Amino acid sequence: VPTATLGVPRIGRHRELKAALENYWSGRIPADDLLQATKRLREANWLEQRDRGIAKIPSNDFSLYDHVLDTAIMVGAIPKTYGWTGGEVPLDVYFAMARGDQGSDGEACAHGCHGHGVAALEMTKWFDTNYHYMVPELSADQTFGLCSTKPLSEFREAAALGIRTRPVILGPVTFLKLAKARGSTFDPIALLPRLIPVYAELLQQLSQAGARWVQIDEPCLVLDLDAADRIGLELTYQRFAAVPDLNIMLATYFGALGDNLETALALPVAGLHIDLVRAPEQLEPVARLSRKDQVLSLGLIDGRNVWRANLPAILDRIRPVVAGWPLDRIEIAPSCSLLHVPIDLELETTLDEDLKSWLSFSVQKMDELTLLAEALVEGKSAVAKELQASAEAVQSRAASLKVHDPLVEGRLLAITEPMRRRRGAFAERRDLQARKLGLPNFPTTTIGSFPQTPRVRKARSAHARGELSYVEYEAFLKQETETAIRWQEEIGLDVLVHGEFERNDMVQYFGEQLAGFAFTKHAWVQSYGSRYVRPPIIFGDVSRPRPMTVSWWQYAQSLTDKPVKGMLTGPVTILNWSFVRDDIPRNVTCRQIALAIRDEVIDLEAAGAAMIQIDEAALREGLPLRKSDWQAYLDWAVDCFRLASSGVGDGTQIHTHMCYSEFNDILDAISAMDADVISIETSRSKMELLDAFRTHKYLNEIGPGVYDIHSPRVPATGEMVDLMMLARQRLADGQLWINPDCGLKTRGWDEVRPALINMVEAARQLRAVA
Ligand code: THG
Ligand code: ZN
Repeated sequence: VPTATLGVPRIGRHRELKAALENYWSGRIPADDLLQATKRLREANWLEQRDRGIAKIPSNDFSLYDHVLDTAIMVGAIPKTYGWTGGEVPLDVYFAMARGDQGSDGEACAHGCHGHGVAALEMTKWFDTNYHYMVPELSADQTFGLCSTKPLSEFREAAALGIRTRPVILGPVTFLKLAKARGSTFDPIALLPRLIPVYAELLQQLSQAGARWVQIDEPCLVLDLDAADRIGLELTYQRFAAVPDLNIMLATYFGALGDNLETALALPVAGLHIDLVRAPEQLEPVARLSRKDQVLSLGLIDGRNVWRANLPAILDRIRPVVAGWPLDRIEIAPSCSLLHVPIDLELETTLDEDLKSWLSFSVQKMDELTLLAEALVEGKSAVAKELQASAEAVQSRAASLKVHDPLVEGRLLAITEPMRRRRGAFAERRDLQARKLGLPNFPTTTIGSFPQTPRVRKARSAHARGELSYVEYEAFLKQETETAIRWQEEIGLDVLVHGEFERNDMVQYFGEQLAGFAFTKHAWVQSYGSRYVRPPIIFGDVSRPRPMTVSWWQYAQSLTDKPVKGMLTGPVTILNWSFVRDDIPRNVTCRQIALAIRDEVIDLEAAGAAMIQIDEAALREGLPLRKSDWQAYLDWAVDCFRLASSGVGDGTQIHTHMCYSEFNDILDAISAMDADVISIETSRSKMELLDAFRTHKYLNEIGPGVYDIHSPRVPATGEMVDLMMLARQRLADGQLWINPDCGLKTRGWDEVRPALINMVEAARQLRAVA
C-alpha cells in the first residue's frame, strides 16, 4: 500500500523561502542564490518524505510564489502588458505578474494602478482555504504554448537524488475555471481545446523523462459544474489517456464529488484521489463504482487542519470497504496537499504538553500516513504501540478539561431569541442615535487602524523580546494613540478611532485574550507569495475571561469630546482565520466566540461607548464551495454576528466593516445582520455595487469607501466628491457616511495625512451642495 502526500509546504521550516525572496527582491542576492536556496528546499522536502516512508513523492509542488501562476506561465498565458515576447519566461516577468512592477511604486495612474509599471495579477482565495492564488487573465483570442520546463526540470532534479517523483500539475479544466476572462464576456472553458495539446506535450515529455505517474489536480470536481465543464473533463482525459507509458492520478479535494461522481468515475485515468475527511460518505460509493483496474487514493489524514488522527478508527472504517482488494489498488494520502498545514510540530517547544500531544503538522502527518499503510499491510499488531498512542491522544483530548468548559456549553444552551435581536427596529434606533450623537450629514470616519510605522513595529518586537518593559511599551502606545486622536480632531473627522497601535494581527490580538485559543511560535502557513500567517489554534470551548479592549477605548475617549468607536473583530472572521476544532461543528465554535464578543460589546457600552464596530472582514470568504450549502452557512454566520451585536441598547450604534466588493449574492445576509452602519470597499468599482443595495431597498446606513487604500496614491478632494455624487444617485443622503475602503495600517502617514484631509474637505463640499 503506497503512501502519498500530494504536495508539501514550500516555505521551509524557518521560512527560508521568504528570506530568499525578500533578499532577491531588495537586490541583496542575485537570482542564482535565490534559485540555489529553493533547490535546497526542494531537496530537503524530497529526502524528508523518503525518510519518513512516503512512496509517491511529489515534484513540481514547489513554487517560487504560487502554483497557479506557475501554471499560467507554463502554458504561456502571460498578458501582453508584461512585455514577454516568447521563449523561456524571465524571472522579472514572473515576479511582475505576482507583485506588479515595483520599480516606480509611489506614482500611480488615474485608475489607481501602482506606478507607471504594470499592476500584478489579481489575487483571490484558493477554494475555501486561506491560501491565495494569482488569477490568470485570458483573452478571447488567447493562444497557449508550452513555455516552461519547470515540471520537467524538477522531476530531473529529484531523479538526480535517486528519487523518481510523481509530478503534480494543476489540471487544465480547474486552471480555466480559476482564470478570468479579460475584456469580453466569454467563458474561459471555451479555450480548453487550445489548452489540451499544450498539456499533452508536457505529459509526453514527462513520460519520456521517465515519469510513470503524474498527479493532475482537478479540485473543480468538488464544485458545481455545468455540462460544458463535464464535457471538457471528458475531452481532456481522453486525450491524456493517449500519452504512452504514463499513468494519471486524478486528484480531487476540498469536498465531495457529489453530483460529479459519475463524471469523475467515467474518466479514463489510472487513479482517482478522493477527500475522505471533508466527505467520508463517498468512500463506499466510490469504492463500489470505481473500475477494478483503477487505483484509489484515500484522503484519510486531514490536510487542512492540525489535529492528530485517530488511526485505529480510520482503519476500522476502511478495512471492510477495501477487504479483498489487491494491496496496490489503494494508496494512503492526506485529504489534500499538506500545503495548508504548518511544517513541524517539534519546533513548538513552549506549547502546552497536552495540546501538543493532540496535534500533527506536515511531517507528523507523513508519519501517520506511513503507520496507516503499515497497519493495512502487516496488520494492526505490527504497529500496535503507535496505533494505541494515536487513539489515546484522541481520547485524552475528548475527555480533557482544557477542552470542555461546562459554563460555556451551558451558556450556549441558554441562548434565547431576544438575544439575537436588537430591541427596536432600525428606524427607531436611527432616530434615537441621531438625537444622541448629533452628527452632521455625510459623517466622516476611518475603518479603525492607522499606519503601523516601523517605530510601532520596533517597539512591539522590543517588548516581545523583553527589551522594553510592559510599562514602557504601554506608555509608548498611549503616546501614539494620543497623537492620532489629536490629529483626527485637528483635521475635523467626525467619528474617531484609537488607531489600534496595540494590535498586530487582529485575529491574534483577540485570540491571545480568549480562553480556548492557543498560539504557536513557528507554525507558519503560506497566505500568498512571501506572506505567511500563524493561525491561532482553537482547541477548546471559547470564553472571554476579562475585557479585552475596554481600557484602550476608555483611554482614547478620555482625550476627546468627539465619539471614539470601540473596535472589535467579529466571530465569523476570527473563526475563518483560525485552525478550528474538528470535534464539534464550526458553527458551535462560532457561537462561542460570538458570546465572548457579546460580553465585550456590552462592557464597551457600559464604559460609555456610543459606537461599536464589529468587523467581519472574512464573512464572505467563508462561503461554502457548493451553492446549495450557502444558505446554511449564511444563516449561522448572520446569527453569530447578531448574537455578538444585539446586547446593547437602541441608542448604541453598531458598525461593521467588510473588505470586499462583491455583495450582490449575499445581500439578504448583509441586511439580516442589521448593523446600523456598514463600511465597504467601493472606490475601485465606482460605486456600482451600491446598485445592489438600492435594488435591495437596504435602509441602514452605509459608508462606501472613497479612498482606495491598496494604492499609495493620494485621492484628490474632487475625485471623492465625484464618487459620493455617484453614491447619492443610488442611496439617500441620510444613509451615507464618508470613509476609506479599509483600514490604514499598511499605509504610511505621508499618504494617509493628505488623503484624509482631502476626504474631510470632500464632506464639507458635499454638505454645501446637498
Ligand atoms: N489576519 C489573519 N489571516 C488573514 C489576514 C489577516 N488571512 C487573509 C488575509 N488577511 C491575508 N493577508 C495577509 C497580509 C499580510 C500578511 C499575511 C497575510 C503578512 N504576514 C507577515 C509576513 O509574512 O511577513 C507576518 C505577520 C506576522 O508577523 O504575524 O504580512 O489579516 N489572521
Ligand atoms: Zn477592510
